[in-house]
Amino acid sequence: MSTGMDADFTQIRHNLDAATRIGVASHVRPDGDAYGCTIAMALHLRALGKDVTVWNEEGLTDKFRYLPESGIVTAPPDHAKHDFDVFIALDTSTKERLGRVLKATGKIGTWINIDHHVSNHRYGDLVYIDDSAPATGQILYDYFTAVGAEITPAMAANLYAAISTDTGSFQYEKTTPHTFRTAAALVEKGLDVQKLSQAMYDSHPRRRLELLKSLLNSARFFAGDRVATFSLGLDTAAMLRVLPEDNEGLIDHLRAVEGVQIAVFFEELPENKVRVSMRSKDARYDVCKICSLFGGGGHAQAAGARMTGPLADAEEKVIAAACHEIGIDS
Ligand SMILES: [Mn+2]
Repeated sequence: MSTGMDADFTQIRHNLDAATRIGVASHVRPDGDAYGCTIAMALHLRALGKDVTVWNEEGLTDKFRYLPESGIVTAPPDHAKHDFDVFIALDTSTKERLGRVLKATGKIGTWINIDHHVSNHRYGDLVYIDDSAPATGQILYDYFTAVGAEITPAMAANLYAAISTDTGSFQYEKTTPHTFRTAAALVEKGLDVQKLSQAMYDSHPRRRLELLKSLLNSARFFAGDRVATFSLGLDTAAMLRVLPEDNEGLIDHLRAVEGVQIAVFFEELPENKVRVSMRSKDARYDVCKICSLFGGGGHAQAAGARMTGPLADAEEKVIAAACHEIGIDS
């Protein structure tokens, strides 16, 4: 694996200044940080007069239409390749996690990789990884501030959404005084906290509640109730007409149970694949380490993996590894 050069903000800025055609993208199964960063960076680059292409494998999902200027995100073309002077991957730990975006990139002058995942593979030419940052949105706020860029109200809302969603509303381990100062500065740019928070947390489609009912019925507990899991099969997903974006945050219902230290969400995917999401409530238990056993990665307290099925086999292996991490055999 070739690893890029550690870059500072000045080097990144010089590369962006010198570029004309710039691509911006983030990972498959995009979350609030992925979209928020992508849109904020794209708006910044457009303000600089750049020719900006803004991609996500899924285009823009309905759930994130509330983000200001989110309409600039499009799906990459299926059968064409675009050349870029600079391509920026945000919040994306491996190039492969760009999904179909990667297939639509032709000649790239400089790859820039900006991320906060500890498991980042350091791909690209200029690499800026800060795994102490609670969100890539935090890194972009620091970048815009460092280079003296204007943060417009639309950029502020996107960065706030990125940070709020990746910290579980300012609750998780990496939420620091700097995170709150950043949030305060973003609110001062003129965003409506209640309106944005309702769009993020209190505007789910009804089918998401139907999905939650089904998941709660599948909940299981191991290792003296310290490991909790639930599972979504393809048949249930089809019956409830679930969209991939409906899953986000549901694992929090497991994590919210007193005594649970590791929460695991299994999702059966087509072609005999299983998506595993894992959360740790206790810094002593490193779920990134567990997920890396199965080819995945992420953060110490929030990680994931894609495994080969069948679902029951994946469940058995992952539950055993989680119980082992806790120190109790399942
Ligand atoms: Mn993130």
